[in-house]
Amino acid sequence: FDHNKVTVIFVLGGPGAGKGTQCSHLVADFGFCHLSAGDLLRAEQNREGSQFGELIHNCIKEGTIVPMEVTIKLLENAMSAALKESPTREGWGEDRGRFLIDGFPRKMDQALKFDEEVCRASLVLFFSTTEQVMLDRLLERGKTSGREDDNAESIKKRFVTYKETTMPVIQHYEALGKVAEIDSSPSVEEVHLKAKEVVAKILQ
Ligand code: UP5
Ligand code: MG
Repeated sequence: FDHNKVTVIFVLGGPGAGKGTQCSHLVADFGFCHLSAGDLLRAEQNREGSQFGELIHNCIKEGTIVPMEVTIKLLENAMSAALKESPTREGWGEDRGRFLIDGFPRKMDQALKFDEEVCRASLVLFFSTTEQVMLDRLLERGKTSGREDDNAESIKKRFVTYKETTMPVIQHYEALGKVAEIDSSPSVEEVHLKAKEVVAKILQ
């Protein structure tokens, strides 16, 4: 697809920081296409005949990063599909497809490859809060989510990967002046108001 026709915002933050929750609100505000890398991977894991099912299953349970080729391909396919149906999308940006890419890139190699081969993001929304807040949210969600990584053991591993592997990605974009950090400890509504303000500026 034509890279000049898309606006991409990366949405990052630790496990349970509220990325998915805030993305849903921003979709309602601005008509983004919301693509969660984790959701795309879970769908691929469950797709009959997928050659990556086992690999994805193990990575998600261990909180490690699935090899970038798999995730980037899934994202590219989802973006192309969304652009194809764009004329009929409700609230979709005037003449540019708007994408919120949630939970990606979370490793330097993915970031560089996506920037190089797919497109550059205009902004990185970084939702930050404490590990305690994230842990409480994930354990609460784990009671009903059915996610195989919402248990104390997997969460601990996800935190390690986040600190060691994803923080350097955020620092990389910070050095490029692209990061808007938002404290996601307050209520959903409060965080949403801040995020909305930041995104509105970018879309002007
Ligand atoms: N909640 C949210 N905001 C709240 C608030 N302000 N106040 C009170 N409660 C709030 O929120 C989590 C929970 O908290 C929910 O119950 C919510 O109601 C509540 P959510 O919005 O779901 O948080 P989110 O940040 O999206 O948490 P998620 O668990 O999805 O984050 P992860 O980054 O851990 O998960 P993701 O799905 O992105 O990735 C899963 C795994 O996939 C990774 O660990 C990795 O193994 C793999 N992966 C890759 O390999 N490569 C990738 O590129 C991406 C993923
Ligand atoms: Mg999520």
